[in-house]
Formats: sequence, structure tokens, C-alpha cells
Amino acid sequence: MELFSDEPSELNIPLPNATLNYYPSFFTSEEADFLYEKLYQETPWQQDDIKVFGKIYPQPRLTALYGSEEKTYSYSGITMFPKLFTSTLLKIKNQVEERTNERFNTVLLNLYRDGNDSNGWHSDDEKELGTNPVIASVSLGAKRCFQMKHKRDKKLKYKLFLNHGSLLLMSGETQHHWKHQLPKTKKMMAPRINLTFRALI
Ligand SMILES: O=C(O)CCC(=O)C(=O)O
Ligand SMILES: [Mn+2]
Repeated sequence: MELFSDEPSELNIPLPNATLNYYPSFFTSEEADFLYEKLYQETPWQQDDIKVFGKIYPQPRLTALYGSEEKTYSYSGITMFPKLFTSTLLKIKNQVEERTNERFNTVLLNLYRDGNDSNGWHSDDEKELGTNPVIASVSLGAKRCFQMKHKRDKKLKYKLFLNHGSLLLMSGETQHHWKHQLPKTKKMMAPRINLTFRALI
């Protein structure tokens, strides 16, 4: 309940060919602080190499993959083997599922150590996710800019600053028609943790 705030608890972001729901204060700032610290400390962060246009680079962020089964997840030439959900991640997953009425069996964690870490233009459209995947993205830590661009209509662009403790739900045909990225920034930035819950089939 938000007694002293006029910030809406849920925003439907109206973009063509996309379904986006944003929950700016999905977690209270105390809950978000706690989860940030806990995940920062307890996650075995790794830095994989990725292949971009045939060249190998270290990924510009750290990641970790968790799931309820041992299904692997492959993207950008990497195959990740999930660890089993921790109790922290299961609690977050339950809250996300309750709010969104969706079910997830995998979460990919990203740690952006500073403004130099990033995530390039992509869609979450790997075949393991099926058609019209639902992606639930939780943000903790520094407020970073999340950008979207339509694949065909170059005029269609959107950006959103993702709050500490927020949830962004991307569903419907979003991944089919849009790409998203988290660009580098020259501003001094504290670390940010992002969790994307996904359903692998
Ligand atoms: O960090 C973010 O907000 C985006 C992460 C993302 O797009 C991904 O991991 O697929
Ligand atoms: Mn993505």
C-alpha cells in the first residue's frame, strides 16, 4: 500500500507490437537493499566469453544462471548450465509469479559492476523460450537506462530508467518485434543486479 506516494504501483507502457508492464516499487527500498546485498554476496558470479560477429570477447558484465531443472540455456555462443534455485531466488520467484500470474523455471542474473558494463542490443527469443516468451526483469542497485527499438520501424524507440526494486514484465509479441539493451554510461555508477525470470520449455 502506498500511503504517501502518488507513484502508480503498475504502469502499462503502450508501445505498438509490445506488452510491457512496469512495477516501479515492486519491492520496498528496504527489501530491495536487503536482496541486493544478499545476491551480491551469495552469487558465484562468472564472466563468460561471447561470440559477436565471429569474434570472441569477454562478456561486459558478470552472470549466473539458476533453474529448477538441469536444462541448459544457450545464447551468443555460450551454453550455461544452471545451478539449483537458492532460497533467496525462490522467494523472489514466488513474489514475481504471484504478481504476474506467470510461471518461471529459470533466472539469469546479471551484475553490471559499473557504468562500463553493459548488455548489447538483443531480443530474448532463443528457441528454448518458445514463441512469445514472458520475461520478468527485476532490478536492484544503480538506476540504469533500459532502451528498446522496434526491429522494422526505425522511428519507434523507447527508454526507461529501471528503479532499485522494480519489476518490468515483457510479454506478448515484444521479443518478436523489439530489441532491448542496457548501454554503457560515462556517469559514475554503482553496481546493478538484474534478474530475468524466464520459462524454458
Ligand atoms: O539488465 C537488464 O535490465 C536487461 C537484461 C537482459 O536484457 C537480459 O539479460 O537478457
Ligand atoms: Mn534481454
